Amino acid sequence: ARVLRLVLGDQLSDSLAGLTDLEATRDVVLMAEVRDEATYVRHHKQKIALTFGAMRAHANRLAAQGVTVRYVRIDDPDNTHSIIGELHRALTNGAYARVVITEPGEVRLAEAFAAFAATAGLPVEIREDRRFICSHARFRRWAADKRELRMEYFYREMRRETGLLMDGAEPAGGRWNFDAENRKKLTRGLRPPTRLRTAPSATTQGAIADVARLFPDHFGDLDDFGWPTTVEEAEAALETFLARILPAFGDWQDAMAHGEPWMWHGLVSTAINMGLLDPLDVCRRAEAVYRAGAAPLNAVEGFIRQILGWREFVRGVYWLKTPEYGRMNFLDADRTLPWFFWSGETDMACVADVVSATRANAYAHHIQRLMITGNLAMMLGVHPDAVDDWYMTVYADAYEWVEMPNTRGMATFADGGIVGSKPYAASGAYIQRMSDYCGGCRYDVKGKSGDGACPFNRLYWGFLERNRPRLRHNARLAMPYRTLDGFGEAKRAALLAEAEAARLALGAAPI
Ligand code: FAD
Ligand code: DLZ
Ligand code: SF4
Repeated sequence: ARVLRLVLGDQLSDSLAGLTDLEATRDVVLMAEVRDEATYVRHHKQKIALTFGAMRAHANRLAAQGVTVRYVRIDDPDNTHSIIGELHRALTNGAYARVVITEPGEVRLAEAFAAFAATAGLPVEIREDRRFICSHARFRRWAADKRELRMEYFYREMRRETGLLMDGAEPAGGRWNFDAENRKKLTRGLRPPTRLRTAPSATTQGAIADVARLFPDHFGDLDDFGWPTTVEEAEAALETFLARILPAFGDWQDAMAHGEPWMWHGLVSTAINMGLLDPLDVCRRAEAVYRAGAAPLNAVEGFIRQILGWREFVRGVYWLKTPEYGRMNFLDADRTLPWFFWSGETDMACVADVVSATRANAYAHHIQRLMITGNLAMMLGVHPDAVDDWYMTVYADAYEWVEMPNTRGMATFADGGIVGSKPYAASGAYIQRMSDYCGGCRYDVKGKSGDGACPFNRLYWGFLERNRPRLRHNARLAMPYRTLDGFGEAKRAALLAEAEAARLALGAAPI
């Protein structure tokens, strides 16, 4: 009997669990461009264009294989503009014996699908998404007996289980982690290689035009759109990265430079998250580059750890801790998000560069997200909901399962230490060490107080002092708190006042 099979905008894999038993001549695949998904957060224009362009290309690909696709366009006059609405509409327009759904990447839709299954009036099967290296059951088993969840230990188990970068029972090179070698500052005069981005196909150009017309007031520019939208485009971009860029990925992984949005990063998160690339396959191919002697171990291990370790770990944490995770606010952060996060209009050269690149590309690399915007939002005390909303809005690779543990966990410590063991708070000295931003900044990176001093410096000690009751007993913060204690009461009060003045001056107002 005929089966209706839903494919979401980030489920564009040939091997999708919901399609494994597809009977092309009998079943119908439903794909729908809907306003609800484009606006539940008001995504960057490039994120919507990427999704629609890739969905259209995938529908064409399926159709070419003889599959019947019910494809609902964003400008279809009968569009109900929600996924559930489109499921109901498809069911009224055809006779189906059952519905097959692959589990979605976030709680919001998982709950909607559960409610749909309970009331649809026909069998609805929701299958686990198997495009991850670690299943839900495997992660739960790993987490069950742990007092704390630490990525590093999870990662080692994943290395053993997959055999990635293993020489028998031992890690390649005798160590699990080569991060200590991955913290070089960009040497003066050295520039990252030019990146060839993907030119939009005719299909993608159509999607870009639709987004320009229908979502004109969303954040972001469309002019420099360069994301792969098909498996072939994603493969080509990956091949170029593996051959030309990966060898230096490790050395400059944490470096930042003005006007250099890509550095030596992979630019693969959008394609992996949408299903155009398979994460395990990407790791295996990176390993092959190392085994062939074409890239050093520190680069390849660092790259594989991000995918096999961090990506799988945050996904596990999200589903383990959700929905409470999305309500956590360990530091009682209660301020508004300053307007310059959107406009980029700030004299902080580092922040201005990240925001303008984010607007142009729907991308910033990891250390910019973590140590510039994330660190600043945390030290300002911006409410986690506002921070989540910003990260979900501005990045083309943003999906709640990966965005939220990174934002609420790694970057702002709103989860109180589930993802990371301490807040990544840092003053201007860190940014100066890892970038060339400070030379071109109106603020003095050495200044400690007053309007001309680097805001990261003005915020740093006050952040620790304000959060003393919540952070004082964190073993990894023992050193800075000892320093703070040594300052004496009067100086600590002055540091608090300095940080408060900086918070208000930057526009982080009480909610
Ligand atoms: P590379 O540096 O080349 O890394 C290779 C791959 O490793 C990435 O494509 C990604 O799949 C994976 N990866 C690396 N770091 C992480 C991480 N911390 N968590 C999960 N996967 C990782 N990544 C997203 O995919 N979506 C998000 O919404 C997202 N939000 C983030 C928010 C904050 C505050 C922070 C600090 C990080 C966030 N990340 C997110 C993780 C990381 O910044 C991006 O995956 C990365 O910048 C994507 O660019 P790339 O492909 O060039 O990555
Ligand atoms: C991100 C996105 C956007 C912008 N639009 C659609 C859409 O119109 N139709 C669709 O099926 N999926 C879309 N997506 C992806 C979903 O939001 C994503 O599947 C969920 O957030 C779960 O990860
Ligand atoms: Fe950023 Fe401070 Fe450096 Fe300016 S001085 S670029 S605000 S870290």
